[in-house]
Amino acid sequence: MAYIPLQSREEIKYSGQSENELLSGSIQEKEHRPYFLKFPQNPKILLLEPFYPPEAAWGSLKVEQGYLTPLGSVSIYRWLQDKGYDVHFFDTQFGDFNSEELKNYLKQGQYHMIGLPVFTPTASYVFETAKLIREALPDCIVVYGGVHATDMSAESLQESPECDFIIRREGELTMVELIEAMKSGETDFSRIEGLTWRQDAETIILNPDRALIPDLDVTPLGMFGDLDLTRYVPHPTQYIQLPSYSIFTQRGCPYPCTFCEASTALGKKLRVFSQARVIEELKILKYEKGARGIYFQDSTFTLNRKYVVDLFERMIKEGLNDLLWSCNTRTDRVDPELLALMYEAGCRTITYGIESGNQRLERIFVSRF
Ligand code: B12
Ligand code: SF4
Repeated sequence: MAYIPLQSREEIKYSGQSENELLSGSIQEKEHRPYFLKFPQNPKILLLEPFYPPEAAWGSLKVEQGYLTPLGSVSIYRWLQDKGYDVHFFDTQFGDFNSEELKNYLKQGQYHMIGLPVFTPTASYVFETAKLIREALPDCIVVYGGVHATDMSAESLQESPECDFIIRREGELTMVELIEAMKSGETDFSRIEGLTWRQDAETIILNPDRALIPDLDVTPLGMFGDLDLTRYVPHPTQYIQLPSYSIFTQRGCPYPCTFCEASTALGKKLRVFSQARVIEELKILKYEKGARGIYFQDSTFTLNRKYVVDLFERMIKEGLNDLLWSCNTRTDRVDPELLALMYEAGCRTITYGIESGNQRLERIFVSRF
């Protein structure tokens, strides 16, 4: 277990208590965030996809904005829903909510815990969103997860005093343990693997990592559950025909590319959903959600050739190859025979990683494998 002292006490803000009160010991150390003790037995939980301005993502290259389902926070939503929690999902990436409207939405919802995903480029926007949450719901527990939160958990807690907990790596199991600990009124969270938390006003603790979920098929079937997908229209490079929805077949990547963080949260070992499970998901998207296209959101979809060949053959056999699809992969993970089978299974667009268009930068940043 790593103990990390906070660098600056000024960065810490508390609901209702001044820092002097806290540091003078008028509040017991274990109650350094007193609102923890108000956490109810039937908490109302929200997974909130924060707004990330298109110009921040696209810069001057922006030509057309697309929207993909955020599969990380959706996975947590579905997992909690499947376990019977009162959980909600709200996506602000469409940009049609200003700060006041978001605060009103949060106040109306009276959520007890809100979870947000953090990527490095989105971090400052997430931290601003957390400030709005704290203004709207002073007693709400704020939890971050995702790639940046995993890699920079102590730093994120320091930079974002509104955040109470960080869940590193896969969030499903840790989130449930955290909710249950909060319900029991626990204030020592040291037994929860994968959690980064504040022991007191001066100490951040990184608990040991949690093992990754070995069998992905234990996650709930129907990866979007009751979510309305109609607003998720991908970028034109990611679909052939609409409606087109995302799916993923794997977690983790064994390659050590220096510029990529695909394995930060999901590990270096490739774990896959069974092909039978992917087929069930495709059927749900086609027959229940009305999909005519699919975007395989995996970073390197064809990493395991044997696996995808079996999947493509099943897609053809089940008549799912009328779902025209796009995917991402590496040029060294395809061959003419595989590409022909992919086409037969419905593939129409492949996005290949090109590392860098600049030879000098490539020499500096890109490892060769
Ligand atoms: C598909 C994809 C996209 C899609 C969909 C994004 C999405 N939100 O799902 C699109 C194209 C939109 C996209 C956009 C961006 N992406 Co992207 N994307 C990916 C990719 C290839 C797969 C993501 C995925 O679906 N994973 C599957 C899910 C299940 O895993 P997960 O998201 O990690 O979620 C798990 C845990 O992280 C955690 N978790 C995640 N969220 C939360 C929230 C809470 C509350 C909790 C408790 C836990 C938790 O639990 C989840 C389940 O176990 C990854 C690479 C990879 N293989 O991970 C890059 C990746 C995540 N993207 C990355 C980046 C940088 C971006 C952008 C910021 C790029 C940009 N400048 O615009 C944007 C941000 C978009 C946004 N609005 O937030 C980086 C992040 C690096 C970093 N240091 O943060 C990655 C790792 C790729 C890389 N370059 O290394 N992305
Ligand atoms: S192969 Fe792709 S997903 Fe894997 S580490 Fe390299 S760039 Fe990232």
